[in-house]
Amino acid sequence: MRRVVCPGSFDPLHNGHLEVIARAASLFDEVIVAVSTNYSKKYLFSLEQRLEMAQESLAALRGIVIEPMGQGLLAEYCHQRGASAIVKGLRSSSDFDYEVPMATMNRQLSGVETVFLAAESRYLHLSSTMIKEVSGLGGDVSDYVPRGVQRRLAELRTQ
Ligand code: COD
Repeated sequence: MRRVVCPGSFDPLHNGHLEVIARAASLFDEVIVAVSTNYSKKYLFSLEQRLEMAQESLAALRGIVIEPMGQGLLAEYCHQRGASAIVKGLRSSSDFDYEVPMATMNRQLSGVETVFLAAESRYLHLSSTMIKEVSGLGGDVSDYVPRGVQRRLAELRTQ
């Protein structure tokens, strides 16, 4: 069984994330969508909300497990879960410069490989930060996020 991990903050999950997770699910037997918590980071959505949004948005896909990643090393988490690889989307050369040293460190720490999937061109510009900014300023993000995420973003605007 080929088990891989797609890690992220998913604050919130957007279509670029979904697309990479769906492609990972078509390549491997099981994909663990690991929702991270870093206490030095300020999230818009709680861990519970980020897990719920992932569960709702990925319900139709087979071979997906969604769980909190905790705060420790990703390499250690992958080792504990018996995952042979981390799957990440690559949008740009800045993603590459940021991700490759982490991939090397993760391999040296626990032997876990990192597999990069080229981001789909429609979503190359997408980040959770951009979604939060556009939505917070009243812009329409419906082409970029699942419906449940859109609803939660709209609720935040009316609070
Ligand atoms: N298209 C395709 N893929 C995308 C897009 C897009 N538009 N946007 C994002 N992605 C992919 C990227 O692969 C990204 O890594 C992943 O989705 C998650 O994105 P985010 O923004 O939700 O997650 P981040 O950037 O906050 O990263 C969270 C991690 C958990 C991946 C990171 O904090 C981490 O690796 N933590 C582990 C701590 C650790 O082990 N540190 C030592 C490192 S050596």
